[in-house]
Parts: sequence; structure tokens; C-alpha cells
Amino acid sequence: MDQQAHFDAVIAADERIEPRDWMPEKYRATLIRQIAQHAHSEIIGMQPEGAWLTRAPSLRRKAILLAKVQDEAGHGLYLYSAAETLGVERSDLLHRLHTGAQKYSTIFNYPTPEWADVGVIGWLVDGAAIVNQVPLCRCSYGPYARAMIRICKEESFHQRQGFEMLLALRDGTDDQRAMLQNAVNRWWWPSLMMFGPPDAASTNSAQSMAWRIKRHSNDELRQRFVDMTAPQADVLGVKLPDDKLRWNPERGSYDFGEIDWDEFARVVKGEGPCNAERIERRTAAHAEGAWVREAAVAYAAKQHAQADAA
Ligand code: FAQ
Repeated sequence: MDQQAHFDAVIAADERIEPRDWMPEKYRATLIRQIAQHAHSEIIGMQPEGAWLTRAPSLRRKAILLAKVQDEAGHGLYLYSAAETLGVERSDLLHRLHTGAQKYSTIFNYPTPEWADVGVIGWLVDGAAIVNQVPLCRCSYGPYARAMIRICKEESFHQRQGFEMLLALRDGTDDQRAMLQNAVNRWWWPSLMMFGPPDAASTNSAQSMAWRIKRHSNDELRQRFVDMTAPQADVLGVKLPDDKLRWNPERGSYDFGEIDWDEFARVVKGEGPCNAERIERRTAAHAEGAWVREAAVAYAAKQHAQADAA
């Protein structure tokens, strides 16, 4: 069997492609693109919530938030490692992030002016991430699929801690309930954009689904998220900011309004409210961390030299 036929048979049998297996160059490039964008999203995603670490309202909330933000860094590490199995260097991927050559999720270009934003990110952003990412645990590329299993377990915990925090606001004062509603108003539509453009405009979906990297279309997952989230909004006593949102008994799903795709395109292009700030902060942190990377390399060299001498 030739290499292409073997690859096709593995995909058709729903088995996994592993790093040493032959794979079409476009399959490799698609995975590098998606996994790198995903990794970048995790580490840029530390910033909006990280902004509240010094202002969390209690020691308990601060400890929970610190753990969550550290988890996002860990997800970045698993994902950069998964990308490296495809033959790219992490430093190159970071360079591409810093120079705008690779994307990260639009969602992290929105500000977090109030404490309720932290809970709403847990509820909606981690909630959307779970809906999008659980199918990736069955992705055809082994290292990505395995990384996603642990990531999804942690995202699921994040989603619940976000919801629990919002329940406390729901049961609080009128001001706290108003803060919760404001945050929902700001994050609802950007959360729906996380799933990517509508199917008709999704340039990568058909090929990624044929390769079983993606299992469902962008619109399918977006609908699943709306159906899961609308009843949760009722429990929280908030109104999702969409007058067209209503249960459709014939479809067995919620109908919802039109997403502002112009806004999505602007944020992808770098013109969202916080794009410049996010990249500036990231490149500064990278420069400030240079001595840590140098120390780690020097330590590894010393260990190798000692092992060779022994
Ligand atoms: N933002 O053809 P498609 C998280 C781009 S992690 C920016 O449909 P595809 C955890 C897309 O790259 C969140 N760009 O693309 C957390 C493509 O451009 P390209 C990240 C977007 O890949 C929680 C073009 O549009 N999750 O939340 C976006 O088949 C809380 C055409 O689109 C992942 O990365 C967007 N929203 O489907 C952290 C999951 N959507 O590259 C902290 C893995 C699309 O051709 C706090 N990724 N684009 O130049 C995926 O599932 C897919 O890549 C999609 C996009 C579904 C995001």
C-alpha cells in the first residue's frame, strides 16, 4: 500500500495519525495552523482574567482565579508541545503570534472592566470552548486529541466555577445583579463568534472535516452552544441580549438573531478593542522572560554535559 493509501485508510477507520507516520503536507500545515492558533488563544486568554488577580474580592476568589489562569498557561504548553510534534519550533510559533502572522481567538480582544466579566468568561467563554473542543478529543491527529482530553476536563471545571461565581452575584445586591447583566450583554455575541464564520464562509471546514480534524461544522457547534446556554441564563435570572432568541419546537432548538460578522472581521483583522494591548503585553512578557529561557537552556546543557561525563 502506498503512503497516501495508508493515510486514507487510517482516517477512514477512525484511527489516529501519529508524529512519525507519513501525512500529506497540507494535513500537517492545517494542524500546525489550528493547534498554534489554539495555543496562542490559551496564553493570550490569560490576560483578560489575569487583570483581576490583584482585585479579586476575597482570598478564596483570588485562589480560584489564580489556579484557572495557571491552567490556561498549562493548556498553552500542551498545545505548543503537540504542535512541535509536527516539526515546528515553539519560538517560531511565538514569533508568528507576535508579528500577527498567526491568529488567536477574537474573544480575547474584549475588555474586562468589571468583576462579573471573570464569571461570565468562565460561564460563556469556557462553555463555548468545551462545546468546540470536546469533539477535538477524537481528532485524527493523536497528540492533539490526547492533549484535548485533559484540557476539556479542566475547561469543564472552569465553566462550573464561573457559573458558581455568577450564582453568588445573582443572590447578591441589585448592583451585583446589574453588573452580571451588563457583563452578559457584552460577552454574549463575542462568545457566539468564537465558533468561527458561518459554514458558507468557513474556508477550512470541508477539508478539516474530511480529515477528521473537525467533527462538526461551525454553525452546528454554535447552535449546540445556544441550546445548552439559553436555559442556564434562566437559572441565572439574566436576559441574553437577543430579541430573536426563542425556542423553536419544530426544530427542537433555539432560533437566534444575526451575528455582526463585520465586527468579527474587524476583530480578526486586529481592530478589536484590545488587540494592540494584548500583543503589546505578550511581547513585553516574552522579552522580560528571556532570562528564564536562557537559564533553562544553560541548565539543560549542564545536565547533558554531566550525563555525558558520567
Ligand atoms: N477568532 O475556515 P474557518 C479558549 C479564522 S481557546 C479568530 O472556519 P477553522 C480557552 C480561521 O482561523 C479558544 N480567527 O477556520 C480559554 C480561519 O483563518 P485562517 C480557541 C478565527 O480553523 C477559555 C478563518 O477565520 N479555540 O477559549 C475565529 O476551520 C477562557 C476561516 O475560518 C480553538 O482554537 C475566531 N473566533 O475553524 C482560554 C479551538 N474563527 O487560519 C482562556 C480549536 C475562525 O485560514 C479563558 N480551533 N477564525 O487564516 C477550532 O476549532 C477551529 O480552528 C475554529 C475555526 C472553529 C476556531
